[in-house]
Amino acid sequence: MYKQVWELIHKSHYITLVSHINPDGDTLGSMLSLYPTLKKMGKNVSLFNASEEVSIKYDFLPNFKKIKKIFPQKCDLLICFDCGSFDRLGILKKDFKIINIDHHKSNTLYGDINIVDEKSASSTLVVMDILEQHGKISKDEAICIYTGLVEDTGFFMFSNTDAEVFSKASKLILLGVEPAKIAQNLKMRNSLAKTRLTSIFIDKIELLKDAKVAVGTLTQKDLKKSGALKSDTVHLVDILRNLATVELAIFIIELEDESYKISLRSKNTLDVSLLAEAFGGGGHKKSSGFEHKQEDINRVIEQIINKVEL
Ligand SMILES: [Mn+2]
Repeated sequence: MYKQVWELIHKSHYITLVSHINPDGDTLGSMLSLYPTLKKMGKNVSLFNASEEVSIKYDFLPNFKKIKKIFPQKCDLLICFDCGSFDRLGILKKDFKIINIDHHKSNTLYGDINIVDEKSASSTLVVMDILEQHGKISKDEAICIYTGLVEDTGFFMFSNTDAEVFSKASKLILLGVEPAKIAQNLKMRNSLAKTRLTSIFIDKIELLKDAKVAVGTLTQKDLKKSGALKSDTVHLVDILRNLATVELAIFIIELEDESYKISLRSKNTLDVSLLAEAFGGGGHKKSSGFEHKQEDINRVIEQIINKVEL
């Protein structure tokens, strides 16, 4: 499979690397970790993300500033990272080949080549395997790979943290990654607005079903009041899951078009990817999400809770 990836890359001239909408460290780290090698091969490489906002917390990643919101004129190969379905890329299907690199179980295999390894802790580790086939990994590339790895393992706290994860992390550190520096970049650069938003959010948390379910909502009004950005909200669902009694965390954020984005997290055995799929979304066993147009969000919460046995 990896051989096919390199063959298609060799044949292509205008390559666009794409991360999913509302990007996290794994999708960005994946695309940025492949960029230097393709440039060195003499390819025309563009970095694309369709989102209104790409969080500046990732600005320490090498080549971050080269990410553009405008899709390049010429593209004969699209390489997508960490993205379960084509519509989450925010682009129209044109006459280009697609390599789909991911680790989501729910991936719809929309590529001409699909490298989807659901056993991989992060998409960046899949890219690492692909890069290792090609040659030595540079420090810049290692930083991007490590960033995806720490985000998707919750800094080595989630159940996908295994010996393989530490062995890969160790390799990356030997290539020059400084874990403390990356932790500081990701975790210790919060704005006051984000901190204030957290406070507004905590005030509104509700516990249901013998405190096994935690529900937290954020409105556009909350965002405006705090001055925080949408990308300042991704940690909030963890606050819900981290409550001692909680097995299922439901985080709801009102979007600008009055629809809602719902993020689900579980702690032990509950598979929230199935739950999200029932509402047209997807994700991992313990982390998933979907969007919903329905105005009455309480009804949606009720529907979610009715689907689970706790
Ligand atoms: Mn991922």
